[in-house]
Amino acid sequence: MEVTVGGGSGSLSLKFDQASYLAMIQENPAKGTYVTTVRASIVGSASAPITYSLVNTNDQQVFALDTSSGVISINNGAKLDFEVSQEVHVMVVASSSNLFTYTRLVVQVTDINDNAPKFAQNVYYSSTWEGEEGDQVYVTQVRHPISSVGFILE
Ligand SMILES: [Ca+2]
Ligand SMILES: [Ca+2]
Repeated sequence: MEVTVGGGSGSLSLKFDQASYLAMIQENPAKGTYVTTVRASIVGSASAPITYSLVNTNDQQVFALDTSSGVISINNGAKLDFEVSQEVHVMVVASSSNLFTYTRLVVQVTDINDNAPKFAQNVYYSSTWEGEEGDQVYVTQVRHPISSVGFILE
C-alpha cells in the first residue's frame, strides 16, 4: 500500500518495509512485552523524520507504539485472551510532512494453560489391585474442556 498526497512532494512517496506485519504473542503478555517493529521509508530522495501511530480500532489500549522508532509493545495484555480471540488486527500509520501510508499488524495469540481445570463430575471412582507392577499405578484420567489431566497414585 502506497499513498502519495499533495502536490509539493513531487514523486516522493512513503512506504512500509512490509505490506503487513505478523507477530505471535502468548496470551496475557506482561506490559512492555516486545511485539514487533514497523518501519517505513520515503521513496525518493527526502530523508524527513517519519512518525508512526496506531489507528484506534478499539479503545482497549492493548498495544503501545513508539512514535519515532516504530517499536510496538504490549500496553494492556489482559485483553489478549486466546480463549476469546486468536488473532488481533491493528492498523499502523506512518506519516512524514504531507505523506502518509498505513500497514496492518496481525498478532496471533498463542495458548497457555491459564484456566483452572473444571471437573465435569464431583466424585471419580477408580480401583487398583494389590501387587501392581512398578511404583506408580495409573489410576484414572479426568478430562476438562481444554486438555486432559492425568493422576498418578504413588
Ligand atoms: Ca485465556
Ligand atoms: Ca489459555
